Amino acid sequence: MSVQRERTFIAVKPDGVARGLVGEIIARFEKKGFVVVGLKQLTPTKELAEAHYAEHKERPFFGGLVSFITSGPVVAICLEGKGVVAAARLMIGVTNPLASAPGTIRGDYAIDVAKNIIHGSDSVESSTRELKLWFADNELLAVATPNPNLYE
Ligand code: FUP
Repeated sequence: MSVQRERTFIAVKPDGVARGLVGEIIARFEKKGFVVVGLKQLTPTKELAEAHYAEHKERPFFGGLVSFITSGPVVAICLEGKGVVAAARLMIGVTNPLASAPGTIRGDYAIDVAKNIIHGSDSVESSTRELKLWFADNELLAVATPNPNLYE
């Protein structure tokens, strides 16, 4: 697969959806040049939430995290483009919104770690795992044409 076809999983969490930030968040990624190749809104089941956050299952915040993420609609997004996994994490900011630089999504729009409005895969391996959990193959564009104005 060409480097321009790297994919990542992004979720606008229930707080971000309830606050009307979906359009703003998608606009930032689109303006950067990343392509939306999958997009849907759903309220995740407990099973999906627990599988998504499986790496945190022994952590004290796990129960609260699962009940929060299942508390309302989430917008699930698959983005495609060169370096998108790491670049989306830079655009999102760090886990604690108060420590996230202004200009990042969490830095601009959030305060509390448990209400940090957005998720982005932390590695290519995680993105593959998470995209399989959240999307069926036929919900993702098989081929998206990279914009020739973006790449050398
Ligand atoms: P991130 O990759 O930035 O989303 O952060 P983590 O995978 O470390 O954490 C996943 C989610 O768990 C965070 F988005 C919010 C929640 N969390 C807490 O509620 N408390 C903590 O101390 C750490 C994480």
